[in-house]
Amino acid sequence: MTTEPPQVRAHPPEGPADASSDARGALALAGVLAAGLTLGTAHLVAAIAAPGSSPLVAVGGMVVDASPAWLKDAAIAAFGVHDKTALFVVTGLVIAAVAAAIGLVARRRAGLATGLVLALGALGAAAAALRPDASAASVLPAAVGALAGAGALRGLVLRAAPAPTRHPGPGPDRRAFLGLAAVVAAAGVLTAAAGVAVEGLGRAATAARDLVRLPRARTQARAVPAAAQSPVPGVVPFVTPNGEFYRIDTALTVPRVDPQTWRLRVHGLVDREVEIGFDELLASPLVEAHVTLACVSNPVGGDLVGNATWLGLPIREVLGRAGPLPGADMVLSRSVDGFTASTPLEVLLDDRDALLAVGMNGEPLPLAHGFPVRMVVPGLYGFVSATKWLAELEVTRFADQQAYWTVRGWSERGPVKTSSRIEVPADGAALPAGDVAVGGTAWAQHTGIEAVELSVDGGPWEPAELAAQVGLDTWRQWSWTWRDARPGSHELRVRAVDASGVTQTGEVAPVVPDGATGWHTVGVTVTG
Ligand SMILES: Nc1nc2c(c(=O)[nH]1)N[C@H]1C(S)=C(S)[C@@H](COP(=O)(O)O)O[C@H]1N2
Ligand SMILES: [Mo]
Repeated sequence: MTTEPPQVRAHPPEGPADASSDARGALALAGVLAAGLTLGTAHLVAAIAAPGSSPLVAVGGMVVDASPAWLKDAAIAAFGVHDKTALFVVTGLVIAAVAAAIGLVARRRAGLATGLVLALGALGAAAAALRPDASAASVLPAAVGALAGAGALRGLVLRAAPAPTRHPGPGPDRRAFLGLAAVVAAAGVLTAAAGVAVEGLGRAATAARDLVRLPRARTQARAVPAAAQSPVPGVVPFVTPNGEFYRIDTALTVPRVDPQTWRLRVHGLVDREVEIGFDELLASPLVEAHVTLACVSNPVGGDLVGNATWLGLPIREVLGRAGPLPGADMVLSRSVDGFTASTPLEVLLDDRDALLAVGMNGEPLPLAHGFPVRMVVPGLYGFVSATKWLAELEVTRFADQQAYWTVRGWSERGPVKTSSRIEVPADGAALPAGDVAVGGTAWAQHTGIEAVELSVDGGPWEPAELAAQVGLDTWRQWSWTWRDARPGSHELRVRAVDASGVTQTGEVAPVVPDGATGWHTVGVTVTG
């Protein structure tokens, strides 16, 4: 009596008796190689687009977080400082076993096997997305990896063991299988190696940043008084912490610049070309300044704006050494990754704190904010002034050159428009009737804020209390008490008046080409 499943008997045998264990071995290998490609691809995508979200690392992190203390202690006791390595080895072995099993499943249920790979990819993506430092890009590595792995598995399985349920066709093609297996294995190793190499660059840049010791500023900014902060709870901090500072750039992967080899080249319409290195920059008389930075893409009421204490060398110092020639009216700054910004020359030569910044809130610039050197220019939107990972200043003319965003339909100049926003209460909030604390921020950069006014349901404008002004180049916070709010739906509206007496326009303009305008309005429901 035979125990063979009927479907095997119903079809012609696929070869000699040992071929089926051969096929099983090939299928298990197919599973493991596909897993290798998945992890390699994912690691590379993670290194480029989302550091810290490699699925292997994310799953390992979940295992660490989920294991009980006694297991962690036992692992540390057994493996000492190599406990992390042990964790990755064990995780890797478990993944290999699961992958081999999926390969075997694929013999009869190719669709199920593909589904399993994609489901594991989704699990890896979820693990990465749930980490505290996750961003939108965190799901990419596992997703891209799973797609690559599923494709490789399909191809390998087809060559290792054509499905027995299909028409009798060509049997397993050994050479085709081995050929593809070699390609998949090589691709897995190469992507993983490339990922490790890219990570290494990141680590080197982080290490270089850790070594930077910022000097004291020759000219210090005055300390931010407590009175600069709006007393209304929930209003953003007056100084934006680096970790919360908005980030906007075209860089797919953060440029890694070695400060030891960094040089700024000043050239173009100048008397003499000037070059300056990082150490020379640090040894120059540095200035500290509180400056608010705003993005032209910030919608009315949006949060693409931040305020930091910057440390740097005034740009006019290096321009002065180069000696701009008559006729020049623009400086085209260029980053190491080819971004360019067009800044009016006169703005860089006047007495404002336009800086070659090396420090942000007491630290070297974070990598994502332009390490080792960026520009910060009070009064201009970032896209025409705040070049990160700065490499070059070319003195030129607006008539001769256009910057990155200008050729894409944005303005060639970008003074920051006066703006104000209500941060508390939030749009859509439900509030109890009675007095309501209202608070927010306003900015009229390089001019200053003279007044902030509020209006309820289109009623008369009433003056808010202004928090202390720190400088003309920083935002200014405010607070206002909405007396005796009555039940129902209401609209709160804010506008600012700048220090030259000009009231913020209520005319609505989109962000393209040179910045949004209009009065920020929030709708709230007052309950009885
Ligand atoms: N190299 C480089 N610098 C850049 C950009 C960029 O895309 N690449 N974007 C600019 C824009 S549009 C803005 S608003 C600011 C944002 O600076 P942050 O990311 O430090 O907030 O950087 C500017 N500097
Ligand atoms: Mo921007």
